[in-house]
Amino acid sequence: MKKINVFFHGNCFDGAVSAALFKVFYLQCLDAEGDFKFIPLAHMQEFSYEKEMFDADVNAVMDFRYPPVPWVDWWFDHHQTTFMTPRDRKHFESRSRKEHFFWNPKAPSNTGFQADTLMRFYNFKLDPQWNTVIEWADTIDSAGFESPEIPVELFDNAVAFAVLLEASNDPELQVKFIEDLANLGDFDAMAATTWWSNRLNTVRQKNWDTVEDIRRVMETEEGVSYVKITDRVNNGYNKFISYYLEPETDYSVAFLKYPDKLKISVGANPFIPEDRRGNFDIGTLCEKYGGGGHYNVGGIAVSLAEESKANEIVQEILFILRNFERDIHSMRTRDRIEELPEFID
Ligand SMILES: [Mn+2]
Repeated sequence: MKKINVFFHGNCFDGAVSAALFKVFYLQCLDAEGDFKFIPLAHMQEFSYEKEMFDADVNAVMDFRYPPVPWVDWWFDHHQTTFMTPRDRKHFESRSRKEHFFWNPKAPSNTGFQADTLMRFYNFKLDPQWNTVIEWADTIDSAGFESPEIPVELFDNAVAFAVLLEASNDPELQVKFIEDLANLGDFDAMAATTWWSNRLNTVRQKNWDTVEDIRRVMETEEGVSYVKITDRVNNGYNKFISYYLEPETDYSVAFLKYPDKLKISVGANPFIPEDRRGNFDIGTLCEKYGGGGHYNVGGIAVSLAEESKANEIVQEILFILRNFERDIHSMRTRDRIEELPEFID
């Protein structure tokens, strides 16, 4: 029996769903007797594609950085930043199609891209129920939710699974998710089992606790919300809660403590049409303070020892964003004008 090792982006819904989809494909099209092992990978500075880890008969990598090595047999990814060096990119481009290496940085999810590719080139037939699975992967991995209720209220099982996978540090849970999804192809059927329903209930309860924590500390002024939780360590942060609590804000700023760093996160409200909010390049703003990001979302990490410096950065960012908002939207009717800070020349 052939040993097939499937490496996937760990703590990631899209990564885990891609792994399940690969198993379904492999059993159907290549080898109905394959012996599968699923191994989560994490993006860390020291990670490299050393041979020892990739010792099965077939080694597949999904939703993870490009492997410039001959001992990986299948690869799918959609991350823009997948190539560690320009040399890796050249290496990828010099491969032949027979090598099963596929990349599409425009795809909203790796799952959807992988499904399309396998159907197009390998005669893979996908059960119709998987269409729902793929739609969820596209929505979740690109954060393309229609409203903040969806990622905050966690009514849909797919979204609750995504939060559970992101927060879990148990590799067994990720593997069980992949095996169950490969068997059932249906999040609701999985969620109906006791094993999963207990865990999804816990995720939902914890999430409502977080909503209350954030409601208590959030300060909104000039269309910019601010959440500061630095008196204790946070385990992840649901950035949609700010927009859920204050749907009319244009920007959100969060200042949080993590086990290894302080983090300032800045985002533009994705539920407000862009022509209604002013255009502001958040990535460039964050770069000025040693961070980075994209046009609509960015972040700055500061070491735990430099809390007062981080505080100054947060105050500057809030000042800049709130001034920007005031200037751009001076005509907009406001129901919540707070006193502006006074400055002495
Ligand atoms: Mn992905």
